[in-house]
Amino acid sequence: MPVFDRDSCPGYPLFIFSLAFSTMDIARRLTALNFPEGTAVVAEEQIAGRGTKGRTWHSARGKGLYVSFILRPSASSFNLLPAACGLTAAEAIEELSGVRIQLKWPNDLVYQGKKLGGILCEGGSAGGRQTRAVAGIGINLNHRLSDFPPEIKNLATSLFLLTEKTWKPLDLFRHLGLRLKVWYNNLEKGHFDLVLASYRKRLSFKAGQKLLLQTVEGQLPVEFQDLEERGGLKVRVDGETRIFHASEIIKVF
Ligand code: BT5
Repeated sequence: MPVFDRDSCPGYPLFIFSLAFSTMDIARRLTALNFPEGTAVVAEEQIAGRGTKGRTWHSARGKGLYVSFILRPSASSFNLLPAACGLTAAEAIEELSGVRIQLKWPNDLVYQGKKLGGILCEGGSAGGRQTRAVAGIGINLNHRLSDFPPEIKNLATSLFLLTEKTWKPLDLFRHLGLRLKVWYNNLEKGHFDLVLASYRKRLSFKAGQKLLLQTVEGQLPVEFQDLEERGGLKVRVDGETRIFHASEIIKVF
């Protein structure tokens, strides 16, 4: 069932905070208060913006778009929500600025290997066929190199660094809402193959390419094969095909 019809779009109602610890926490509270699917929380600055695994998301005032959306995907589409959000963000950035962004599995938005943004999906089953999810998207817009903390200066980039123009967070937000409507409806209509095929086309590495993975077993050199139907990474390791979900690419060779 498509959730967002002709008259509705993710991004309404919209809460804008001048300062927040993390938009994820505010959105989670609004979820508990039964705010509708599509509700969005934007902060101009986050004190405790977060990434996956308890990491920090650097969220300086006015430098980026920091947004969380309340969603209630069906349990079967929850696994592909980060992929759908990655496509959403990549297409919104391209529509706004013309810059083509690639996706680095599982949740990075990259340009020539440097990180422009990230996706954080939290939530899980609420006991039935639906899940309660919060989809967080952080995108660097106006950072000069000197605005990044030293530990990410060599890893990160911003739309300003790529275009030499400054960008308004809410302009990108509008594009995000429109693209999220498309990709979220695709998920909820069960068009998983379309989501995977589009994600595959945007990947920052190709089949046959060697990767170094950080897994629960430690670091593993692997050869990328494909994306698996639930969004996992299908690779060859020591002549064997394996699928990884909770791991991370440390290096693309
Ligand atoms: C992510 O995690 O990339 C998910 C980031 C999600 C941020 C959004 S902002 C709105 C919403 N509210 C939140 O509190 N969070 C979400 P991960 O893949 O774990 O990447 C985190 C790592 O990226 C850090 O350990 C740094 O190395 C690097 N990093 C931190 N801030 C960055 C930035 N602004 N640009 C590029 N890299 C950054």
